[in-house]
Amino acid sequence: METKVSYCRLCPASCGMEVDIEDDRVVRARARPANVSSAGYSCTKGRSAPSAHNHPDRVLRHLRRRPDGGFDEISLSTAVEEIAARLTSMLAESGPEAIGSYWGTYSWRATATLPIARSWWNAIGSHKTFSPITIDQASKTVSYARTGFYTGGPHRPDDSNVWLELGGNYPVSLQSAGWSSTNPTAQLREQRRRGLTLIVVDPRRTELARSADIHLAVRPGTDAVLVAAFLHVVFAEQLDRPDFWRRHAHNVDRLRAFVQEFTPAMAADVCGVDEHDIVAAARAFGHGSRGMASGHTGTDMGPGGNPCEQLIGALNIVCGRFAREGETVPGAALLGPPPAPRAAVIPPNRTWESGWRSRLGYGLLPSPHCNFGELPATLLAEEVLAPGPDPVRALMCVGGNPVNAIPDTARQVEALEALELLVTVDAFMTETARMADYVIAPTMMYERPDYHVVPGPVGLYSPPLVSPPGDTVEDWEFFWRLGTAMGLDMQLGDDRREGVGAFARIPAGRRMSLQGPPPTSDEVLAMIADDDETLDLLRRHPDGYAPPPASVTVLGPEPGTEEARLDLLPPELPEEMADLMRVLASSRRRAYRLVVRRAKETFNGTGKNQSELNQGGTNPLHIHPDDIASLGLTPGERITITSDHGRVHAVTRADDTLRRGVVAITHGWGDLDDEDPFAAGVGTNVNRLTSARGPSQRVLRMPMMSAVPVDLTAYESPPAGRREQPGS
Ligand SMILES: Nc1nc2c(c(=O)[nH]1)N[C@H]1C(S)=C(S)[C@@H](COP(=O)(O)OP(=O)(O)OC[C@H]3O[C@@H](n4cnc5c(=O)[nH]c(N)nc54)[C@H](O)[C@@H]3O)O[C@H]1N2
Ligand SMILES: Nc1nc2c(c(=O)[nH]1)N[C@H]1C(S)=C(S)[C@@H](COP(=O)(O)OP(=O)(O)OC[C@H]3O[C@@H](n4cnc5c(=O)[nH]c(N)nc54)[C@H](O)[C@@H]3O)O[C@H]1N2
Ligand code: SF4
Ligand SMILES: [Mo]
Repeated sequence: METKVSYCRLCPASCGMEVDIEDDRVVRARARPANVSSAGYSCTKGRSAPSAHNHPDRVLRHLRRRPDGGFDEISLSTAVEEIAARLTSMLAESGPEAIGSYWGTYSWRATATLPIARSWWNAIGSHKTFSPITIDQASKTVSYARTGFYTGGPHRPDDSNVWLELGGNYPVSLQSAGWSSTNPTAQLREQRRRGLTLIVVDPRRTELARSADIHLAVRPGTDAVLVAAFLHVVFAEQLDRPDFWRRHAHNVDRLRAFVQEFTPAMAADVCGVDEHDIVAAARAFGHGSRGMASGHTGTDMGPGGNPCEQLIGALNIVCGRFAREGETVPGAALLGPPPAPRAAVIPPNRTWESGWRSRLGYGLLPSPHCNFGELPATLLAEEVLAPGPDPVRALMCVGGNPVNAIPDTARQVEALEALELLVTVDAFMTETARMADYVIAPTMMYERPDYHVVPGPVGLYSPPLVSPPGDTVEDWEFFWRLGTAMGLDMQLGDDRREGVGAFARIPAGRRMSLQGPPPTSDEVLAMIADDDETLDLLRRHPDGYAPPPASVTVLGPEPGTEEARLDLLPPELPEEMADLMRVLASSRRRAYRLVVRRAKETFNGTGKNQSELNQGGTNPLHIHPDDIASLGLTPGERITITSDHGRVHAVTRADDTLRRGVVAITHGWGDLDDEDPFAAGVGTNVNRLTSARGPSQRVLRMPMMSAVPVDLTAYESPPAGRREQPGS
């Protein structure tokens, strides 16, 4: 046995790991105390990675669907040849818009996938790009694009005295603005010890809420009203920072007038929390001199995602929670130009209002996946199914499971079935893979080299620890080969690096052609990084390399940009707030609200097939014990959940951290229809309760995925004739 040092690539935290190797297989992984960034932190998912690598169900050979629905194993070259031929003839027949792409969670975690697959996709020239970004927290993107973007940089937790988190649970999700994405418990403890006041808004007393000074357990979906009331108090008590907003924002008076009606008393009524607690939280935030408010999936997936993010942005601006001109801020950088903060505004760009429009009338949102931008994920099915010219005929998926992840499963099934060609690059036979014409078998993390820079910054590099098993190929290499076989003019590098959507992009001036036989993975990483010296430095520091601390001074605006202002009252805000109030009123006809939550053990749909992670093989419906009792049930019993759109079954789990009347369940589980959610490892598909064609957030077309009105009843087994197995 041998032990090698690496880092985990299951989530952006990128924890340092020690990995035991036997017979060219990873067998155990544990946290690496010496890692500069994670310092001994890891989670159960990372420690279980060897069981995913060696999973009996892992796809190790490339597969082609037979007419009878089964799959044949084929070589990579056959797969590439056949897919290239079909795409090429489709391009000739129907043009690029007939081809769509879907970029899932694991298109992000292998360093080379995004740049190389994007070069292939840009060369195809289609606008039909889709990803979960538009069913995640894309209301932030909409809010920036309507308000504008301040480039001086936000306040950071480590130099702030107050922080407001809405609808996120950073200790479990490791995702939050500003907080570095590793060792959440230690970070929270350290910042709290330093005197940071933490305010958490969540209908559940989450791991994060337990560390908070103030916890507001709001009714789901009502956050926009709460934040409007915070602004009301901030203006009324003159806790705003005119030195900031006078210089950088306009429409502040109109915003002040708009929030007039959102009094703490009114918000208390809507949000179901005490008026005094609302005032106390608003004062604590307003009196703090530094620190941001930040929304997450809980706020953004509800019926008021857009107005909520708009108002959170406004609260930060009104309270001046950004670095000012002349301020000194951390400025160390790795593998890229040092940040150049400027006390300046990129004005609203509303990308979707100009330029290309889909055949269904939708414009493009900024995208890291395609130079053009991307369309809302919930439009994917309509782009396939709606009658008329230019339907999507082929879909290329990488590291995602769209049929399960996108709301309205039945519609997604219909769309994927209607495709002439569906290709997915996935390590497992997910619901999407089972519908695919071709499944490409990718390497997993310990079988490939990668580098990554975590905030800090700390640079990490890992060589492959073991050989790729079976016929597996790195995702980037499949796209490289496909592009070459199609004779496409693939260019690495990109021109746009400004503003929203600029992340994960390679700057101009580094363009290079990707023709000819594929190079080695390390050569590809070197091409992407375009900085051999730093990459070598990372290689020599297996526990992570942190550059010497450095600072930069926030500059003034560039000449000619001084007049740009942040718009604090975009015209849609009052309309969207009115939409929200209507949805909240009509939600009352159902007794419960179903909310999103993440589990420590799984990452979206990943991990549910690993017995040591899947907690008995299902995603339970968390429900307050008193609610279980009032339904005449006992914990662990089965239950039926009915929304306006669908009906699913689940197993209950008593959870007294929830507000009464609120139930929570994770997504990514369950099959495509009603067939036996109780079989081990199947679980409940929440997206059979959501509708991609009902009321939705404007621009994004994002339906209610949290605060969904539901009724709960004792388990009603599916109609006779369906498969039904005992045991849960
Ligand atoms: N372990 C693990 N980590 C993950 C993931 C995972 O699946 N597992 N997924 C990753 C991905 S893709 C993402 S996008 C991020 C998401 O990261 P987060 O947004 O932090 O996700 P959650 O941990 O689910 O926290 C959402 C919280 O919102 C609350 N909530 C639900 N509805 C409402 C509401 O209407 N109002 C308010 N105020 N709160 C509400 C829920 O109770 C829950 O505590 O996590 C990432 N990290
Ligand atoms: N109702 C509801 N729906 C939701 C959400 C919700 O909270 N509620 N959350 C939304 C959010 S925030 C997101 S981000 C999406 C997630 O949407 P997706 O990203 O489409 O879903 P995942 O289940 O994360 O898919 C990841 C896929 O990667 C595969 N995989 C694992 N390891 C590897 C690897 O090494 N290489 C490759 N190529 N593939 C690998 C897994 O088998 C899995 O199929 O779901 C969205 N949908
Ligand atoms: S938090 Fe867990 S999944 Fe994320 S990098 Fe660390 S060990 Fe891996
Ligand atoms: Mo996400």
